Parts: sequence; C-alpha cells; structure tokens
Amino acid sequence: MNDTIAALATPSAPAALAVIRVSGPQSREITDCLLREPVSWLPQKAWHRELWDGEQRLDDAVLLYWQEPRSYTGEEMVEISCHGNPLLVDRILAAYFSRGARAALPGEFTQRAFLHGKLDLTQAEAIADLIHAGSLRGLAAAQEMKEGRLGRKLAEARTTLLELVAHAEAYLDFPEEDIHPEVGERMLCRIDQLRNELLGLAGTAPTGRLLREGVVVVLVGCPNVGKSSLFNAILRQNRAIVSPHPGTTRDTIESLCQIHGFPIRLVDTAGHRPAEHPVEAEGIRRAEEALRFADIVVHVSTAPEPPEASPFPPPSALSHQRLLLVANKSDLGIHPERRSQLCVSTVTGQGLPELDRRIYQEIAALAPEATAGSAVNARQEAALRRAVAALERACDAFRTGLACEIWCLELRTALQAVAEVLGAVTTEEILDEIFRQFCIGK
Ligand SMILES: Nc1nc2c(ncn2[C@@H]2O[C@H](COP(=O)(O)OP(=O)(O)OP(=O)(O)O)[C@@H](O)[C@H]2O)c(=O)[nH]1
Ligand SMILES: [Mg+2]
Repeated sequence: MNDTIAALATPSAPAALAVIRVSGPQSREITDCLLREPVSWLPQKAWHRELWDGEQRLDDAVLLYWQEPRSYTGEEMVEISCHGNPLLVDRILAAYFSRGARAALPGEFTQRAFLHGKLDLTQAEAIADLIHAGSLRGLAAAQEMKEGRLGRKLAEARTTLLELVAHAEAYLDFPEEDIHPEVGERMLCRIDQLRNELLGLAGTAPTGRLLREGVVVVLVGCPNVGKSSLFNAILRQNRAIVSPHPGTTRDTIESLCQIHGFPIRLVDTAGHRPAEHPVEAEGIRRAEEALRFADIVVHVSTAPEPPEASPFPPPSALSHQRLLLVANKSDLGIHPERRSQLCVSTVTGQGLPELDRRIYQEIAALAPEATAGSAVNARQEAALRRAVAALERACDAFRTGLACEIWCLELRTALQAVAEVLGAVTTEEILDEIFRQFCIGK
C-alpha cells in the first residue's frame, strides 16, 4: 500500500462532471506537478485550478484534499472533479500514471479503507451492495449494514466469545480444578444465547439473496390468456408484444421492477400448448426452464373459463417455488368456479393492485426477515453457520463432560468464524474475491 493509485470514480461516459480519485503518499506531490498556480493543501478544502501536463493544458477542475488518516481510504487523498469527457479523463489519468501513480484495481480504494481500519469487512461489502442495490429495500438493508449494525452485533459476539475462551482457558491451566456447576450453567447459558443470536443473523440470508439478486417472478399459462399484457401492466411499460394470435411470445423476456420496494425480476414466457412449430417448441422448453429458477410462479388463466381449461403448470414442475393463481380478462365475465380466485383485467385494471399485494405476500413468506434490517450475504452466512455449529458442539462436549480442551477448541473455532465475517482474520484470497467484485474507482 505504499504506492499511489488513481482511477475514475464515475462512469466513463460523456457527462457534466467526472470524478477522479487519487490515494496514496504521492497524491499531493503528483498533483503539484500538474498545477501552475500552487494550492495550500489545507485539508478538506477545494480549489479551482487548471491542470497541465507539461505544455499541454488538460482541463480546469476542482481539487479536494484529505489529509491522512482522515480520508475514505485512511491515506492522503486528492479528488478531482473535471469535465466529464472520457478522453479528457484519460489524459488526466495518464498524467498521473506517467508520474508514478498506478491504475487502481476494482475495489482497491475500499480495500485500503478496510486495511487501514476505516471499516470492517461487513461495511466494505455493504458499500458494494449500496452501489448496486436496484430497489428501495435493498438500499435500506445496504445502508444499515454500511452504518455498521451487523458489524456491531458481531463485535459484541466476538467479545463474548473472547471472554468465554479466556474463562475456559483458565481451567486448562488448572486441570485439577473442577468447574463449579453454577459457573458451568452460566457459561452454557451464554453459549446458547450466542448461538441463537448468530443463528438469527444467518437466517437473514434468504432475504439477503432476494434483495441482492431480485425475486424471480415467472408468468406462465396457456397461449393468449394475457401473460404479456399482465407483464406490461406490472412493469407499467409496453415491453412485450401483445396480440390476439395465440403463440405470440416465443422467447422468455425478463425485466426489472419493484413491488413494495422489493427488487423483482419479472419473466414473461411462451404460452404452453402442443407446439406446432420448432421455434415455439423451443419457447415452451425455455418457459419450463424459467420455472425451475422461479421464486414465485404466477399462473395466468382466463376468468370466463372453468379452471380445468388451463392445467399448466403440472404440480410436478414446481418444487420450492410459490404458486399464485390469477384469472385474467375478468372484464369478459367470471366463471362461478373462479369466484374464490384472484381475478384481474389488464383492460380495466381491476385486481391489479391486489395482484401486487399478493406477490408481496409471497415475497414476505420467502423472506420473513425482510423488515429486520440488514441481511447477510452468502459468505457471511457460511461463516455464521460454522460458528453456530461449533457452539453447538461446544455445548454438547460440555454437557457430556468431555475434557475442557475439546469445548475450548470449539469456542475458538466459533471465534475464528465470527472474526472472519468482520474481517479481523482473513486471507488474501478472501479479500481479493470480495473486492474484485467492486467497480474500479470504489
Ligand atoms: N378483454 C380482455 N382482453 C385481454 C386482457 N388481457 C389481454 N387481453 C387480450 O388477449 C390477447 C392476448 O394477450 P397477450 O398478452 O398477448 O397473451 P399471452 O398470454 O401473452 O399470449 P401468448 O404470448 O401467445 O402466449 C390480446 O388480444 C390482448 O389484448 C383483458 O384483461 N381483457
Ligand atoms: Mg405473450
């Protein structure tokens, strides 16, 4: 981390402004080389200056300066707001690179912030979530984690574990002393409490997955029932072709939207019937494939017809997916056997708000922790589950009267796993994997 890194922090496209970040010990020194009119380098100040590369005027820009360690990365930092032309940005970056700075790797600014103790690993991961969140709930969960809510809970768990390990190790030093039953009971109680807390946190992982990746909602049914019309109505956008000819939709079409603040990946599919054409057959095969990846399946049929008129999908096609039955075209009448079903009309709009609500109910069933704040990701869940398993083994060993070394070892395993989530112990590979998912300049 002794070198100075630079990168564009905003998208590389014509825009009013572009922001270039520079971090490392030479940030000021190199910037000085590009200035004809010097600046005082008072921290957190801004200067409007021309940037020059030798005799070539690059741009006029606003410079911001942060003194080490009071910056995002914890290092000396300069931020340049210049005009948002990618060619111009490239020239400014080239001027830095030719004077000793190097191009930052994806996520390297945040990685440096982490390595300088500016944030723990859960907060660093939350920054990537914050940038990529495509829904209001995803954004709220990322903000919670970035503010350190999960990190604080885990830091408390870590302190408790450290105390428990210290306690257990004291007995290791004096093996002739038996643990007083009352002390033992208290320890067991604390371990059990901790186990429940960590299990609760690990249990937010399904919600985390849905918030990060989106809830896959797939529309299926026979041809011409109005799947594409419903798809467009939910998106509030004329995205898919609608026509009175059965077999209009061939390929699966996916589009992103939000329902009650949840990110949704809505999928329209080809109508199910014995195919007359190989292209249609391929469309139907793709529809069946989409079913497998669905979180929620919305089966669309037509309200004027009896339910047995549209049997697809067969229950065998569904395993983990939640199924919602919708009868469309209610404006044309509702068959008596449909009365208890959700009837909608994409023509009159009848039942559409209720459909949104029902989809949300299904999501709530899939993600019961949705309102509980931050939700852990797969890496965090795996480590938390390891900690939970170790705590359970520690309790068992304690109860069955196994040697102190054994449950002490399990407590240390749990401690290690919790520390991993926080990033207090990590390997280079873990860090690389996390930070390379970031964009350049973050
Ligand atoms: N009366 C009435 N007509 C509808 C309604 N929704 C869709 N339609 C009509 O039904 C026909 C088929 O609609 P689509 O949305 O293309 O049906 P689909 O299920 O996507 O059909 P395929 O792509 O062929 O499987 C079109 O003529 C629509 O205008 C509705 O609520 N009421
Ligand atoms: Mg269609």
